[in-house]
Amino acid sequence: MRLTDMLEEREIGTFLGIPAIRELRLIERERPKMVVIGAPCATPYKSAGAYCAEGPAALRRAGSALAGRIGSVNFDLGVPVFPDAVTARDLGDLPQDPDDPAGNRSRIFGAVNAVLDAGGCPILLGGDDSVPIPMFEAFGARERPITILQIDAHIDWRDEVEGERMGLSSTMRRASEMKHVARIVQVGQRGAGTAEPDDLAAALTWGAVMVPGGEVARNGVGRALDAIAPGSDVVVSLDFDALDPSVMPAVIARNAGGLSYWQVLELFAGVAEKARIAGVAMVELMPGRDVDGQGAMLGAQLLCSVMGLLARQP
Ligand SMILES: [Mn+2]
Repeated sequence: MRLTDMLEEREIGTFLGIPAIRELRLIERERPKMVVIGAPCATPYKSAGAYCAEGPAALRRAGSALAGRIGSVNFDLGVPVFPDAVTARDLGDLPQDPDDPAGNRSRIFGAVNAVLDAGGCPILLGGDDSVPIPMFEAFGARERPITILQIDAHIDWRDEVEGERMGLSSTMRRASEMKHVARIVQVGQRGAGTAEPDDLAAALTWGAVMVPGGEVARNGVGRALDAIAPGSDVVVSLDFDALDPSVMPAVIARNAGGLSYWQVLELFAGVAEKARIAGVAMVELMPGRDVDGQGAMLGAQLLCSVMGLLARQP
């Protein structure tokens, strides 16, 4: 069955009440400035499964509480989210199947590719942190190199885990192997995840710039933004576990010492100001770990603000 046919079969509730776009071919015709794409999973580990599959639905549900205020002043931005007409569309969730990782990756690639072909900015909602890999790949067909700004408690430079090379712990290692990825800036590392000393060494040898969570707490996000080249195309890949668990409990592993809401938003705003946000991924929201919907609500507020930044990009 073709992706467009599968999408047509689904009832799509949209983020923030923005118009739905149900077929990939309509993206080329409508040429929206940004398109929300839900990806419940891509390449889950056998041991963990698709544990963030409910993430996109939770973000949309939280966003629906903000839909009535779409014309109000959003004080994160100082202005309403959209300058005049709504320039965003929501494609709904891709029909992902935990038992078909290659198909999942190809559907993400196809959707992102369609948005890029139409000159728009893809906003990919995960799903676990394996979903950005095919998104990064889709940028390879363009002429412009990209910078990846990864905001995450973890560096994700494992070569493989459980024999799987396309999983959530290998996202940045796979990105580093893509010819069009010119620069990698990683912000928010802390605590002990699965990274081994060799993984960090490989990242530093490649030239990835690491700005740990402790440095952000002491000195803010300045060094991370300094590492972004003016005028470059930047794909911002946010793992929600970069945020402190006191504000973002809806993650599989809560590590103390994370970024604040403002520090994450400052990263997005700083990129939009000096460069260009070419793509966004927001992953690893795990509603089953949330506390009273607090994490999903933060995600929805952040996504609103990011959409406001995107709406004002040239
Ligand atoms: Mn992480």
